[in-house]
Amino acid sequence: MNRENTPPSPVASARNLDDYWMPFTANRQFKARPRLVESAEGLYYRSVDGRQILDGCSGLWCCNAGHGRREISEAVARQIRELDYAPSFQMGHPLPFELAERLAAIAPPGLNKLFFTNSGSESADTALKIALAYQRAIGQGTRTRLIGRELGYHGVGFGGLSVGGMGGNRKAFSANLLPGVDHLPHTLDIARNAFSRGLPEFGVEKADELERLVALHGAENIAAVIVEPMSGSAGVVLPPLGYLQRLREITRKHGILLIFDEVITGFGRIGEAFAAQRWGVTPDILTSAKGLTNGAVPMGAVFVHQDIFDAFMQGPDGIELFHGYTYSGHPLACAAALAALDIYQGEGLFQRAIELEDYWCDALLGLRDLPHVVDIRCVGLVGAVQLAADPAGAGLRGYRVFEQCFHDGAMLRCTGDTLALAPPLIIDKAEIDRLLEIFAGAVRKVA
Ligand code: PXG
Repeated sequence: MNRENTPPSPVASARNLDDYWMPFTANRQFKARPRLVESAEGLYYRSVDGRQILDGCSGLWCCNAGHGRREISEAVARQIRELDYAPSFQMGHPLPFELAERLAAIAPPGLNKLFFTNSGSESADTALKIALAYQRAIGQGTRTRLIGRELGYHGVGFGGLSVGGMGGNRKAFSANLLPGVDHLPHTLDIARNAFSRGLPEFGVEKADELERLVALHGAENIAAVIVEPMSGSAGVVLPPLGYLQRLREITRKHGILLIFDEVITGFGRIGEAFAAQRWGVTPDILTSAKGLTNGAVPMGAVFVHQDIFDAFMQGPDGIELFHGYTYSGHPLACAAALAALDIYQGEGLFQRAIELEDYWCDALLGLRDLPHVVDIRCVGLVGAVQLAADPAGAGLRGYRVFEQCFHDGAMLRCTGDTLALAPPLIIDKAEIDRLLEIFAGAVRKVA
């Protein structure tokens, strides 16, 4: 790395950073050059050295209504005084029932049964288990195979990791992943689709690969297909026009469940409450987390079609699904989610990404002449700028830009040499300009 261009460490370390094993982090690099924030309000984090940092990724794709929302913190504070915790196994409290009803009302058609978890990873594993148990419940017990997709991310549990398709996440665990899993090809095709505005034109035929997997494994052995409508973690990989519709047709034809992982796309990121609605394709099961509580309290929700739920209610009158978490439907999480929903709906935030999409895409695509840019992808209020890898190594250039941006006052995500942007939905045009100005400046400085 060119030392001259390396930003100085934003925090003179007065504290012990040794004992915390940080997740998905280069611990030694981070601790040598830490980036710490200590408060947040609206669109801005404040770093421990007192700088304002524009949040270009809604935290980790979760603070869709921006930071420091009093409605949420006050609801949580009230709730912890009222009822801190109550079991959800064989008893309950009112809040998850209320939240389920509110979520069913904004869900894609028919997805009106809610199972609560504490994270996106748990939502993915829950969805896969429900799919397997459902197939047994309807007398299709040979349907045990699960199909994911290359570059997919469904969290870090063994289930989600197994159907996931990011090689780096899998390789240390490869022999111990679930058996009976296969993967569709990913849809990233820069040669044909670079600099697309919205959904790319080419690649619908990649959905037909599912027919090949059906021919290979037998439809009677396949339980479910799980995909993100748009892959976030892999660097914003969009579905080609017609692709999701084609997946829906093929899964329906063969009695295979379709699961959409909307942990990132849910709660307004693409416009509408869910990508399923924006893109007009209804899955059988939909997973969510992150924006559900605006990131304020960990929580996930799995939306299940009425027909699937009904199948479980046919058997003996006992526990229908042997699955759940101590904190499923936790009172604080429910209170946060209800308050977040009030904000999303009260401020029209599920429409916001559609209103800003043209401006956002124009602004992003306007960056194509920056050095080393090989692709720009944009839809809703999500975008990615992919840079050519530095000959010295894949990911180095992306990481330098990420670091420089943080130094210059903007936080975004890097995955390899792709920089992803997903600002809070409360952003306005002037702040979009500011975010992209900082980004462009950083690319010019270090890329
Ligand atoms: N599914 C999807 C589609 C996700 O994006 C998960 C499941 C797992 O969620 P939990 O709550 O278990 O982390 C995710 C998480 C990134 C990034 O850099 C993305 C995620 C998490 C952390 C970083 O893009 N997505």
